[in-house]
Amino acid sequence: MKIKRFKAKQFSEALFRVKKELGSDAVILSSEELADGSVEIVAAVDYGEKNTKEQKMVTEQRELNTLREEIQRLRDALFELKKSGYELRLPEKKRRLLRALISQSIKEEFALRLCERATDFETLMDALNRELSLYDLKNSKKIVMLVGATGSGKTTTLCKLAANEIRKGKRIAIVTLDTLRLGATYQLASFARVLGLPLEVAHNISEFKEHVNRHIGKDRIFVDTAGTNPKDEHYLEELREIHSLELPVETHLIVSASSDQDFMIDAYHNYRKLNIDCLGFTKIDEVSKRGCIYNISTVYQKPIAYLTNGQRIPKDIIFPDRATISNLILPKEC
Ligand SMILES: Nc1nc2c(ncn2[C@@H]2O[C@H](COP(=O)(O)OP(=O)(O)O)[C@@H](O)[C@H]2O)c(=O)[nH]1
Ligand SMILES: [Mg+2]
Repeated sequence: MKIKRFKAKQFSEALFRVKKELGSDAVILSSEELADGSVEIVAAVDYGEKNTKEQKMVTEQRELNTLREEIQRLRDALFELKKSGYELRLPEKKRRLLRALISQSIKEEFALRLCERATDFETLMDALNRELSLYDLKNSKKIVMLVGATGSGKTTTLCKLAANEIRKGKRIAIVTLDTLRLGATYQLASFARVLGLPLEVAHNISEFKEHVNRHIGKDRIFVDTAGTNPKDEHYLEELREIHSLELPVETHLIVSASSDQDFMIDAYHNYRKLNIDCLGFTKIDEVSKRGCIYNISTVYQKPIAYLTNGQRIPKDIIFPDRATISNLILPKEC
């Protein structure tokens, strides 16, 4: 048993020292405020029947823990210091560039990195251009599967992509795995009817395989999926099975630019098991800050295939070059 007296200005400080010196097993025997305004805690720790060797190990472990805590505290302090002091150390011109990027919802760490490579708005645009990664749809695989959260715009985008291919004279088929919602196929069915496209409904993987094989001679097969809860493991498992069929499938994750960035990150984490090849950002017409396009593509190192900017089929889709995306993310007036 070890008993020790701890005097400090405040109880919190005294308690901190008790924990540091005697460990979390320490018991407070008494605590009182002294006449001079300071406080005193008497604490004890019982090492029990442990032999000296064990005691030595306990002490070492405690010291190690204290050291770890200290390092963590230092790290936190350093992080805070960096955060608060960084902008101030930037020259005024760069500070303005930084603010412009952050005002468009570009993540602070990315904004700082971009600013380090720029001296004015023009060079900032160059830096942004260089960092953007684009997906070349010309090399798309035969089967293009669109996945993403409910309402993200998968079906609408699929129709736009299909209509675009038809315009180029390609032969198309559509297979939908979205059989969960009443009316889900109705939307696609009317689109397919108008354009005279075959539309197949697959209720399971074996039906999917059958439909795909029937249309394997087509130039492209677009696959629509249900936007059920992305945490629905069973549904994701089924989609993942598609990859094990050894078919030429590529997967596009459809992300609504109007959703919250945490939601986007969540969506990506859930869908990443599906081997995402590229990203399609929808509803960019609904938002004024489009930094998420850069953030999400950069965080996950996935290229951008297209952007959609309205509900009209097939008009409202952009197959952008780097400059177009940069101008959308960072308009001149910002
Ligand atoms: N404003 C806007 N609305 C869109 C866009 N893309 C899709 N939508 C709308 O978003 C809603 C959900 O789209 P839908 O394709 O059914 O999403 P899904 O559940 O992922 O298949 C519909 O009302 C679409 O018209 C877009 O680029 N801009
Ligand atoms: Mg849909």
